[in-house]
Amino acid sequence: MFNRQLPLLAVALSAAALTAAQLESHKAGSFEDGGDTQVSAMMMFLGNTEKVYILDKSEGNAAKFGDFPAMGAVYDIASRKAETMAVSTNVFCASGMHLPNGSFATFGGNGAIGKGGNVSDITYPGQQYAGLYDTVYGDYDGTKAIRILNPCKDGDDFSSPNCQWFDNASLLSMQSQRWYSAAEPMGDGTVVLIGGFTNGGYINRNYPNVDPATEGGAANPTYEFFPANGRQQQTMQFMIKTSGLNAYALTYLMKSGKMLVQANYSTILWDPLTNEETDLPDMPGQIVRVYPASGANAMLPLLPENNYTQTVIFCGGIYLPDDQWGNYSWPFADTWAIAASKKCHTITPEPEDGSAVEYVEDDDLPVSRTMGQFIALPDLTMLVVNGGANGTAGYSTRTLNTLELPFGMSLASEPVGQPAIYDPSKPKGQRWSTAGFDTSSIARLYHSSAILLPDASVLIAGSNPNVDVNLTAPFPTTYKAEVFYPSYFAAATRPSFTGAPSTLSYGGDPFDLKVSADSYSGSANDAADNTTVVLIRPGWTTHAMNMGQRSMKLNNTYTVNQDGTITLHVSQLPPNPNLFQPGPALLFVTMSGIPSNGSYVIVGSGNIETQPTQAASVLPASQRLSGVTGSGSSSSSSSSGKNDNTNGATSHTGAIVGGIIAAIAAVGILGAGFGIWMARRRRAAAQQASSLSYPMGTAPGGAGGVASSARAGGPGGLRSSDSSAFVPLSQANGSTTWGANASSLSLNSPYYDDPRTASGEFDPYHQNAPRMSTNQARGPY
Ligand SMILES: [Cu+2]
Repeated sequence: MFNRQLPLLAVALSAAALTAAQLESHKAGSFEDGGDTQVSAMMMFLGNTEKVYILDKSEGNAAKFGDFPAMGAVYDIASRKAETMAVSTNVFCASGMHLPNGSFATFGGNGAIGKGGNVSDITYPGQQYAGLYDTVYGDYDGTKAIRILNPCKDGDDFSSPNCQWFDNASLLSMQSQRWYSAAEPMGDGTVVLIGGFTNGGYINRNYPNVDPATEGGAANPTYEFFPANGRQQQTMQFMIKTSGLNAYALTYLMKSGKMLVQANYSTILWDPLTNEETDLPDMPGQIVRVYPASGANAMLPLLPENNYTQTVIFCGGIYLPDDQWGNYSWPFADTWAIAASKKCHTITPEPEDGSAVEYVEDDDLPVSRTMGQFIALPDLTMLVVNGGANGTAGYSTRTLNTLELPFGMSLASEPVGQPAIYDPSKPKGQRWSTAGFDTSSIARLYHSSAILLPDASVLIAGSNPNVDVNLTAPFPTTYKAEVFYPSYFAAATRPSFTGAPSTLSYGGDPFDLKVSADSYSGSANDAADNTTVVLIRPGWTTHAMNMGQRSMKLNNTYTVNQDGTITLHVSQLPPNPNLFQPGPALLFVTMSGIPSNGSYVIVGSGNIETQPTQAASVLPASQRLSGVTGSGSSSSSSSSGKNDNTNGATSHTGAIVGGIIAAIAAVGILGAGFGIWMARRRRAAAQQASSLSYPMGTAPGGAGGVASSARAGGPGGLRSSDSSAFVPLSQANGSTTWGANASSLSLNSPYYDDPRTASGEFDPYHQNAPRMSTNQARGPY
């Protein structure tokens, strides 16, 4: 027993050392060099407390995996170094989401493309614009792909298939092609995938818009489920109503199980189980927030004090008259010269008091912003980073009237390098601040991304408004990451705690966390009164969105102990999984606005299933104790934290002690979590009636059917990847027998998920579910 624990302790100590080192003197409000991401970070997600996974479109990245430009990388948070990973299908502008067990899935993408964004050199038989595989870039058609990854850590074998992407559309794919689809989980962990292009373009319509449902086959007005469990995709009327500006629709699951869906300037509440739509008010001023207007949007922190009322905020984006939005090819306006919106609006789709639903104008952004994105912070504020003051997302070779664009292919200009913080707890008129925030010199425009890290800093990366790698464009393909340090990094002491659970439930018995005495200074009673427990899901980031991002304050009471420690009695989540869907999250203790490191936790059962719920947690009364004080360094920031930034202050050694404790606690917890996860996998495997094993392969997914178009000015330069190229298309070919023509490729394209289990569903958690690339050359791992 003792011997078995030694290795874990060793790991814990080394991890602690790294964490402590990183906590040294980060200047609040500053950006630090985050290293090189190897692939441009169009998409990112936090896999666990050590690794961020990064995905890019197929393009000419210098970094390779095997013989081909890499599309994927795993980024080590502590060392700020990334290593390439195998991804075989073109993950260009996919959607993505966590799964309840902590895995992540990405959905769809583009067809195979080659150099310059042109259609791949191998296309589907008889379909010259439907990219199947490119022999130079090595990417397969990703339009129907479902890719799944189990995040791994340093103690794991990264060369194992279990640490690699599962990316094999012959085994698992969507029912139809989706590029720029929405992805939103339901309360049971099922992911709903909505809409998208079949091939792409600037916006999802021809003009004039005579076929708003399908645009001749270029638009996908349907939704489907993953896992499908036999359910076939259905048409969603809202996708037709919002035709054109409906890609990457903005989706938020509400407590009733319905979803807020916002696209174009329309809004509905939608029941994904019955496909019923209820109209909600239009966006005021017809400001567009969905791609490519790309306004920042997020659900505000869920708070017990207002019974977890779900309010969604939209900021920025842009208004253009309908005819200026253009079509698949390009905008009909010179967007880079048009100011984005400064406006913010909130909506509470299911008000507690049953009052009428309406958009409410909130404080203006400090500056106009397209492609800003909200990051939920553990002090319950919302940070906005990235984007530009003018224009839109997307890229193009030209617009209707301008043949030579001033900023390369970028349709946005004037990068906004200064973050801004929104504090929903402040009175109207005082909610936005940029005080103390540095301005980054790196443009973060189209195809940039940002995500919260476990130490409560923010990783910012990407930007690439270019059809292929372009290092000399005014806004070049960007590989350099930055880490932004919010105001609370001015604190001399950051809280640390032990006792974090590896799982949380919906209702049920509360749990205790013990906050160390060196987490705070001054009166323990006061510190305890100003302590909150905050759960954050950082989400899956792309295109100025963090899909699935949520933050929730958990109820707590406390007991002040004689030794200065504070025991927090913390509620489980409220007994409604629709408020915070099952899956991975970070648990923070925030004292007077200063957060601890986040501890990794799985919310819910870990399975895609109706989540068990119990009665809401009942907390014991708080126990105060006079005369007890904390032993932490006195804070260099004001006790109210949050926006009261102390410009230029740095954290001190007090944080290091806290960091070590937190890291040891976190490693112990993660070790336990991993054990549980492995046990689950073994149990799941044991439950398989037939332990199937599947052939490894890298077959492409989708039936083709696509289009692309002649590049402006000439028929020669066909490309499927950029917005300046579109021709209405041939219909999808649903054949499942492609194999004959490309002997080196294991080709087939199932139209539906193959049944994999006794219940008829492919089971990505099955221990024999194949992962990527055991038959390919390996990267440094
Ligand atoms: Cu994109």
